[in-house]
Amino acid sequence: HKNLSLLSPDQIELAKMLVAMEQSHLFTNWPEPGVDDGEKKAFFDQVTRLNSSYPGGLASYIKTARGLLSDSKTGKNPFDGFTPSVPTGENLSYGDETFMKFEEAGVKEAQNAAFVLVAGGLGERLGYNGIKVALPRETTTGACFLQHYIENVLALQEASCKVTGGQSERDIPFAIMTSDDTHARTMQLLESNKYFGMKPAQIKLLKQEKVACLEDNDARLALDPQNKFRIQTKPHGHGDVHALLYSSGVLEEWQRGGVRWVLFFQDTNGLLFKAIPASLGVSATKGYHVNSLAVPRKAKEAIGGITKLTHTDGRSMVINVEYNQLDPLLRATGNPDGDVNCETGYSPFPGNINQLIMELGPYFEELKKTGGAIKEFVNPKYKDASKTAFKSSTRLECMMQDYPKTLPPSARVGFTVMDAWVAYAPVKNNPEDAAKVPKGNPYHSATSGEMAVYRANSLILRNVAGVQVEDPVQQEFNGQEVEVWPRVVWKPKWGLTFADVKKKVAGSSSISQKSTLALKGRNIFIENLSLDGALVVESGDGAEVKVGGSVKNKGWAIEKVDYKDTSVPEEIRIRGFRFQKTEQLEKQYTEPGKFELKA
Ligand code: UGB
Repeated sequence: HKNLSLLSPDQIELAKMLVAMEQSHLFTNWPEPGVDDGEKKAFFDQVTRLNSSYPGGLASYIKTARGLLSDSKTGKNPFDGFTPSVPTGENLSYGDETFMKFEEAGVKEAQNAAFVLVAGGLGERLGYNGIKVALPRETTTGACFLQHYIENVLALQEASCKVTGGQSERDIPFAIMTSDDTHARTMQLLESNKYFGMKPAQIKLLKQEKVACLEDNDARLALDPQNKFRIQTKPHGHGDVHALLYSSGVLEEWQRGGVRWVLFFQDTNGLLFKAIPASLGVSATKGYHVNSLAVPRKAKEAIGGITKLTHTDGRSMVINVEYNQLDPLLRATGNPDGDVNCETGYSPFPGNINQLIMELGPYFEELKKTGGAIKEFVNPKYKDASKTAFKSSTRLECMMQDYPKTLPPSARVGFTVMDAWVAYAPVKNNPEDAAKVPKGNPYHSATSGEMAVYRANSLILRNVAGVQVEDPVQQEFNGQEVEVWPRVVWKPKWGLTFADVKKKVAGSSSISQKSTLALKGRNIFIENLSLDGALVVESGDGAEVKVGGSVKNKGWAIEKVDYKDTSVPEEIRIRGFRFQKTEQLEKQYTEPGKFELKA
């Protein structure tokens, strides 16, 4: 009471709320007015932020926390009454007729799309010191994930305008969710690279706030161990993206601007955009309000399983069951072996890759009701079996893929399964943990993430009639055995869709395993090329270059690097290899016109 004069009327209301919610321990030991007044004000500034950034405010946070902590203490099963079964969805096979039909539909729809990248996570499993979107997607060109994503959105924007005969391109909005851990570095990466060619106004950064930590089962908020005038905070999870899009007014702006589809994706999946046009085509054709992208999943792989949950009362939903919950859920519901591979060699539950496509209209209507609040969970680490005290403070968390949990049964929720080789190659695990992944399961490491790009591009070229791509060799890097294919990379504007790739390749060409092929331009046509070495072709938008003949040189050999060798930059050593760029044929065509490179 003595310190009340320091506070604004709104802050006095917040103080009353905290007392009513049994949180007076936060300020009972505060000194007399005149001592640490600045810190006291800063404390209430923080409370104001925590209150306004959570749908329903801090009182609601504390109330929900009490319920979830009590359920956790009594061991209440979050899936009580639900039986899991394998759901049915759309299965796409890259490059076949159905796939190409959906791809075409998706490119048309793209002009009504907006993209949302969730990039607030630090990637604790990877342990990389920088932000993950700044990591090279592959080290042949060195283009980072963010550059790759932006160039794909721009290529899609242009392609969509072209196929729909639009006079002027509609800028596809691109939002990035950041956090205190990633915001400044994401901004800096964009600014220092001129937004990778995107208009600055096209990009919106939305910063998520952390949430208050909880110190006991009564949901008493925890004070920061370093500063008794601050509440300790931790990340709330990627589920924040919905509330942020809503509260920032971005969704409303998008709706006014005619956006129909909102596509969510994660920070390090170097293949995803190969699957985007077709999966958007599925959403548009099937009229899905929510469409999640999935891939075949190995049992126990650290990706969630898309599951049909049917309740004893008749309700049912198709939803992600997170990787740590799927096995116990199966065991508890009559499957004593838990999460195991079936005769296909994969778990029968498709793996969620957290690429969600929402139809904006129904999504916005739902958010008007919920404010974007997502069903949360709590995961306290208890000191002992009595579950009365925590080892360290905990907090509520939420996941973006849990959005459909609050939807009515009438909502059209579907999913699309794509081949993993063309849709999913995340960089999540550090080399040490990746090397421990059970044999046959994907590593999800910087090594596998890069090799997957070469594999996918090589396989796509193999799908085009007349291109012979030599078989890969098996090699071990950082304790992980991977297939090493020719290092084939191209700019999104060269080969956005399979149809585009087909148009750029003619005649009969071959690429040997030791080769590198980098295509950095829009109109580069490969015709009767025999490549055994390294070839890098760069062209301006006005240039049209025909590339053929026989290229043979020493090329770019792969040299092993140990991840513990700190003399090598971190972004390289986490891959376990680097290129020895010994000899290459490198050509640039910056001027407009028609050119021929006949090697
Ligand atoms: N992220 C944020 O933006 N903010 C946060 O507070 C936390 C994360 P992780 P996770 O597809 O491979 C998810 O840590 O959460 C961003 C799915 O839940 O990489 O362990 C972060 O920057 C799981 O079902 O993954 O697992 C990153 O872009 C499975 O599908 C994204 O959120 C798995 O991803 C994901 O964060 C997968």
